[in-house]
Amino acid sequence: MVRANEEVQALLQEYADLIAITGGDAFKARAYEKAARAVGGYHADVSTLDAKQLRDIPNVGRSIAEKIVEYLASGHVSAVEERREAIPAGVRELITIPMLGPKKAMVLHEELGISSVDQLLDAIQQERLRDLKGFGEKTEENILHGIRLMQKAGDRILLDAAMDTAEQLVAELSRITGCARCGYAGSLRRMRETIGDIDVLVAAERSAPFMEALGSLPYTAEVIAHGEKKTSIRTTKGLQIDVRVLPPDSWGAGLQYFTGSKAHNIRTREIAVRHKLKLSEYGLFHARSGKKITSETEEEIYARLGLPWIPPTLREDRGEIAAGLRDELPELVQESDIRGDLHTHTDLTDGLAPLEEMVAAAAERGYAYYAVTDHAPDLAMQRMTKEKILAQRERVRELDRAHHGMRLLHGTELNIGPDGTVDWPDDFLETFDLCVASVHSHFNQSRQALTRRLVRACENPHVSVIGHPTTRLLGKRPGIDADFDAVFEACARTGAALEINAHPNRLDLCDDDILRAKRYGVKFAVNSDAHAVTHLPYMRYGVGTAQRGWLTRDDVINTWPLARLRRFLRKDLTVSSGH
Ligand code: DGT
Ligand code: CA
Ligand code: CA
Ligand code: ZN
Repeated sequence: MVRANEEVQALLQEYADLIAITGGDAFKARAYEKAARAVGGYHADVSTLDAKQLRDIPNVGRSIAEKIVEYLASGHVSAVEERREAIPAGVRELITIPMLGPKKAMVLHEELGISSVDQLLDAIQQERLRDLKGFGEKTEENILHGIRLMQKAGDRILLDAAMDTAEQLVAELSRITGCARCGYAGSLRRMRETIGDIDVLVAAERSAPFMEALGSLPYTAEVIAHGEKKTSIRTTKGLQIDVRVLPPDSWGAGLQYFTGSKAHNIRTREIAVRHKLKLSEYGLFHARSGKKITSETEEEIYARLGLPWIPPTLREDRGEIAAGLRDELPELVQESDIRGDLHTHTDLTDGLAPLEEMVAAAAERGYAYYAVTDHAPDLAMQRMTKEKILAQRERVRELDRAHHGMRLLHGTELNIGPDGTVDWPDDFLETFDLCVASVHSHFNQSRQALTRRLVRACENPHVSVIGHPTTRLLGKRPGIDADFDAVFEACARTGAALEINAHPNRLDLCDDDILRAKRYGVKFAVNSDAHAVTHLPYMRYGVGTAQRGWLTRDDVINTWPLARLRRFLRKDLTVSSGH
């Protein structure tokens, strides 16, 4: 995502929250919220647009455009500052609690004088919230849950935000004279779902030019530690980056060491010790003589330990060393294996871009096929009708004829109702090329009901993909409490694929669940769930997550040729086992 768009999105969203808290016009708050989303998903960099061009962004009118211009010119917006000043800092802290919301935060402040998370926890314990209008035991439970989620997430950030920053920094450091190699390591290279801090490595004879450059980057807020080998900075967004400069001939050893995980490194060091060797970030050495054996590449280091090169996404001490020693590492699915996206939206429902733009962007990615799956009518907000979706289908068929080389599939994302049934009657569902079905409501049913619900959806002959199966939102909402072993078993039995939703807020299923589901013989679909053109590239995070779940190309249905995929989508069970 373009940095300026992201900043403006955050600013407009904050303004919407501020309006809501200060009891302002709800309609106006909603308008700013919509504009925030539209800017975030807009294809062009807003910092290159003038006021008139800004008004071409959906939901951006004159006064919003003016605020954006003011922000881009001066770095602040006076209207936002005024609202900020009207609200105590403590209340702003309260708003950040997932599931609390601006209105309730303001009530807590006005009625009970609460202005910090700690005070809120005390008040809940003393049961003081229950007397407030609109609050009850259930609200307390939700708030506590939100606080726990926030504390658990700690200061970890989402994968895409870390990746954008790391790639930009790597590009900048690579331009400095004397840079032999540069890349990121740590949890980011392993594609963990959230990132604690970013670790960047540079191979160069002299470290000073790199360490000095870090202090003057436009997004450096603070230099936390400055040394010859390592400098740590904090960015304006509060992200920590550790940059280490290594001698060029120990690049491989440094990369192996700082990629981690710590648990994986402990295993590799144990193997070294067994071979009477010593492994460190400087290389692999003979233990007794201290003589260096190798250090230049990861491949050589692993080879000298009797291992094949282990892909970073597997380095979590989940059996990769044992599998490597037996030469049985999986051949992991790659982003280049992905032939199409099977879950995407347009502005017919809550997407931001028209069908034509989404399709053109998909074709540009070189996909062989692409499914459009807008929301079905039970998500009442979206006002879907049979007429609308059929009109869309007409347009999809026309575009399909025009786009040589990429086949378009017309699908829908169904809502799995509280009882496990889905929108639209069977004879209409049959007319879609593809039905994804997802849970979008009633997250708090009993474990038994939620399990039954998902199993029933799998058993529906028209449902071939279960979308974002746990419905979690990272740092915001926990996944639903279902017996997923029963769901995985049902998927394998009925031929329904499980989605690996690639949106960095979701990454659902997660790596552990993928590993478990795979043991049942389930197939997977890695999908972007794109609501804007700029979301299509999220695919890489889905593929990273699939790799962390040890998936091969054959496990992922959207790497398959279209004919095989179509048989799977018809739930023709003969395809799941082979061809
Ligand atoms: P994060 O930042 O919490 O998302 O996770 P990592 O894995 O990036 O952890 P970080 O930044 O603390 O360290 C980067 C890598 O450096 C880590 O994956 C392995 C290596 N490393 C750091 N400290 C140690 C250590 O004390 N022992 C070993 N064996 N490796 C370490
Ligand atoms: Ca790290
Ligand atoms: Ca670190
Ligand atoms: Zn969706």
